[in-house]
Amino acid sequence: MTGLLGLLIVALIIWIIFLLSKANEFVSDIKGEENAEDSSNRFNALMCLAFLILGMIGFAWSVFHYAPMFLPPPASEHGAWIRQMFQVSTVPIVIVFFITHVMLFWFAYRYQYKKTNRAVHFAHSTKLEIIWTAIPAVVMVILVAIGLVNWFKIFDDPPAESLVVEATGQQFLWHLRYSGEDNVLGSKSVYDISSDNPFGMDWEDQAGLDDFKSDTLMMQLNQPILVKINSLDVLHSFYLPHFRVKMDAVPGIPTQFWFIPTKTTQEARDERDDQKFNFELACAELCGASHFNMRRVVKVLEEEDFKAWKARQVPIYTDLGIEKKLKEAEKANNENNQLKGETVGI
Ligand SMILES: [Cu+2]
Repeated sequence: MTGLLGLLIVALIIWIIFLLSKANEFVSDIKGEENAEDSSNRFNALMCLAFLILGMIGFAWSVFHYAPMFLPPPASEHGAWIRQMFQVSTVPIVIVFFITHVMLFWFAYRYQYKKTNRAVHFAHSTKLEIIWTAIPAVVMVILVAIGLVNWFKIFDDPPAESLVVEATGQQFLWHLRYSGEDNVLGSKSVYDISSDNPFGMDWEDQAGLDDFKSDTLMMQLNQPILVKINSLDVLHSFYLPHFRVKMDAVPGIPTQFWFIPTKTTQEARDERDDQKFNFELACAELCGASHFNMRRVVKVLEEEDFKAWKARQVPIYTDLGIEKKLKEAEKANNENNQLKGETVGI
């Protein structure tokens, strides 16, 4: 609401300035002043200069005002590279912004129309062409090269020792499955999903028997983690802003992202002087009415703490009592077959 009011006020001020300049022109016309056109030009030129100065002040103010809303400090190895790229790109952008905007408005003021002024005309300047082509080209090549080097580092194959975790998006939560002791996720299928088997796991696959689920995304400090991402319904996006991780969760198309957390939750809390702070997992794809609800807490622990936490987790297989259920089903099946046999025997 305040923003809207502010915009209205700015629009009104612009309208008033426009009306004033028009009134000024009419008055000059009525008076029959010869230099009516000149005074109008002078007024517009001054307005351009005022716009430049006020605009630059507004720009400087907004940088400092919105700085606290920038992304939080990175807590992953590649996050630091991304931040560095952002900072490196910002330098030429700000320089070009200043040069072009100052020239745009200063030239409008400095070279305003006057009857006595004579324009200089030149058709071509090879030197100028070379300068304004070469500088942006060199800057672009440097920026693209830095980007490519980082891109290949970030999207390189995950290290073999990576902890394998699966994140499945569903309206409106993330299912997190850990690969257990063998570090291999068991196979699963959407066709097997039921109230008895929420992950749709294939119980014949031995690799899945030690898989466990977690409501919190737990990670170990300095240990690479490979997140296998998928979705059960619509597009979601696996987003860890503090770790600079963002990858779409697309139904039917598995995606993945690996990274190395470099800051424990405790370190991040001490850094912020806030003992309640937690890293977060969010969904960055507007996926429906309760999209906001897809928040999960993320924790980064020291090696021993992480191992202790992992040791306490109960595999889904045990937790759901699958062994018992399978035995019961087998027993029922056998009894059924026996009964059929007896019936046929009669
Ligand atoms: Cu979502």
